[in-house]
Amino acid sequence: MSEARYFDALRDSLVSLDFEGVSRTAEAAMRAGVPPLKAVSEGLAVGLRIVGEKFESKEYFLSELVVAAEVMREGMSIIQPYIKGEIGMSTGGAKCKVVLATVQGDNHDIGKSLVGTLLRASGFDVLDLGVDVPTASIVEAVREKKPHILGLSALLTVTMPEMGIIIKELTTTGLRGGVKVIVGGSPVTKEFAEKIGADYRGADAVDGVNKCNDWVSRSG
Ligand code: B1M
Repeated sequence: MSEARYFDALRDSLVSLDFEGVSRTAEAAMRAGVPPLKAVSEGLAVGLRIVGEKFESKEYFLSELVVAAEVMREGMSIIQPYIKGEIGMSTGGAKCKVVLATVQGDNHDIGKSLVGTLLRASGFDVLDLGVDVPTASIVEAVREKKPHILGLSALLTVTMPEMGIIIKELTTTGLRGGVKVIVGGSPVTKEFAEKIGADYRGADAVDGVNKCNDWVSRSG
């Protein structure tokens, strides 16, 4: 089967909320040597986007959105070990601390967790604070853990502004100068990132991790 057929099969299994189909296809794809990150971005994530569109057009309901996230997890659990192998531990990330969080009011964590997996595979020391993390807890973690990088994720247009509030709070408390801030999530644009004073917006997980590696090698 061609790579494209695997991507289509992963996408379709996800859209039809087929746990079995996703795990069978993910296993077959990994055995066939399909690049794991592409299996996620061109297969599973495309399926999730379609589920989101079906939710928006009211063809799917919240229950389907919840199940889709579980089907995604199932696929990721099979693909993740191969991602670690693909990235390797050879980059300059070692010893660099990153604090990651999905902002207050937002429970989406699939993209953030993927960023965390890639960062760890690159050798970064990652502290993932989880989802729906209050601004005060994020600022406290920056004060206490002194990370080189703070990574923030938001998937809802109503929670995106929280990123700006966090950056303002870091500035007010004198912590902003010591930490690079990278933001991401599907509604977060480059313009928005610039407006709130973030250092970078990760277009996707790979782009985000590349930027973190870039910062580390420059500071090196
Ligand atoms: Co929600 N949801 N959801 N949801 N959900 C969206 C985001 C939505 C766009 C769906 C839609 O209507 N089309 C919509 C938001 C609309 C808007 O804000 N304008 C929406 C809504 C409305 C909601 C609820 C309000 C629904 C309700 O309750 N009525 C509710 C909100 C709950 C809350 O957070 N308070 C809700 C709930 C949920 C579930 C819990 C059921 C589930 C999440 C489960 C989980 O994460 N554990 C869920 C899901 C699965 C989605 C969709 C379908 C998929 C999101 C996803 O995981 N994508 C989503 C549709 C969509 O995004 N188009 C949707 C795959 C993931 C790999 O992509 O996270 O974008 P993403 O990450 C990407 C990049 O953005 C980037 O890298 C990744 C790719 O490599 N990236 C970073 C992300 N973070 C980064 C950080 C970085 C760098 C890059 O550096 C730090």
